[in-house]
Amino acid sequence: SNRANKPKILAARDISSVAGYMKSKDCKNVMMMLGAGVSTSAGIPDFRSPETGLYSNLARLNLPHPEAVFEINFFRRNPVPFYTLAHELYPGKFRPTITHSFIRLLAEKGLLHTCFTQNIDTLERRAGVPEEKIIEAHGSFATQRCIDCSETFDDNDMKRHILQKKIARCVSCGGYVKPDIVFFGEALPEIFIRAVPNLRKADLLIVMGTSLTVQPFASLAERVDDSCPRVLINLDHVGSFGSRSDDVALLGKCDEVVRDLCKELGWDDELNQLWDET
Ligand code: CNA
Repeated sequence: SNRANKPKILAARDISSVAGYMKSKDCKNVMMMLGAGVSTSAGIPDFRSPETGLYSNLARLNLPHPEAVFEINFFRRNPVPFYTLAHELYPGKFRPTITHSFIRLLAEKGLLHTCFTQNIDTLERRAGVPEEKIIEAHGSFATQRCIDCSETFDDNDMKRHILQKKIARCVSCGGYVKPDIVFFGEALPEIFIRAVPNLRKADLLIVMGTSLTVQPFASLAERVDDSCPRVLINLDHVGSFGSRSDDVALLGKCDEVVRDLCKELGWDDELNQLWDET
């Protein structure tokens, strides 16, 4: 089995070996891949967790199927469900988690190369992760435009609309305005496409809180060198983790696993201090 493969870079497939490697001179460039699971403890539901996930709670929005809330053709006919969701998820209401502070700490230690995130909650920035290290692969609520003529729309005006659950309309043509969040079938931002080749420079990949079901994002995990250790921190097993000799799965809640990892690293006081300041 995979368990029988002896790791080539790590001493063993466990948390203390990961910490040992992170403290060694061989580990310089850490890449992160994040999903909704890193923000659930902030009070933002993920998509696919049974019972608590957004997909199991979208029934009241009268959708033909849950994913429709992020489909452009459905939005064109009925933008209300998306605006309802946007109202619930709107950045500003939530405090970053200890996991977000861990990412900032990695940056302060000079280890973070790039943090690829699928999240649209902007909690990475709010935790103080340097902006140039964050790739918001699925966009964010920072900007918005008309779905018909692509005219941009004022930031403050948009905020007012979402907070009041009103549909924003284009000043020039009257079309619906949509935040620059990537919907199903839409291209990913140019900044994401340009950052993907950097994965080859990874000395360590940490994947946290994602079901690895949304493409092309999920495929990033296959882009690091075969020899690059990959660590999965998630409630359950996902993707192809375990197929490579230096894959490590640390299953559990990411805040708890991150605390344990920081204890092993001797970083626990710094982690708590960063989080207290956030
Ligand atoms: P998902 O498909 O809902 O998967 C979440 C994963 O996280 C699952 O495997 C869970 O088991 C796991 N998980 C949940 N809670 C925890 C926890 N506390 N600790 C560890 N693991 C946990 O979400 P993905 O991000 O994989 O799906 C991609 C979508 C979700 C992206 O397009 C996002 O834009 C979208 N999304 C974002 C947010 C946000 O911005 N916070 C919220 C909901 C959905």
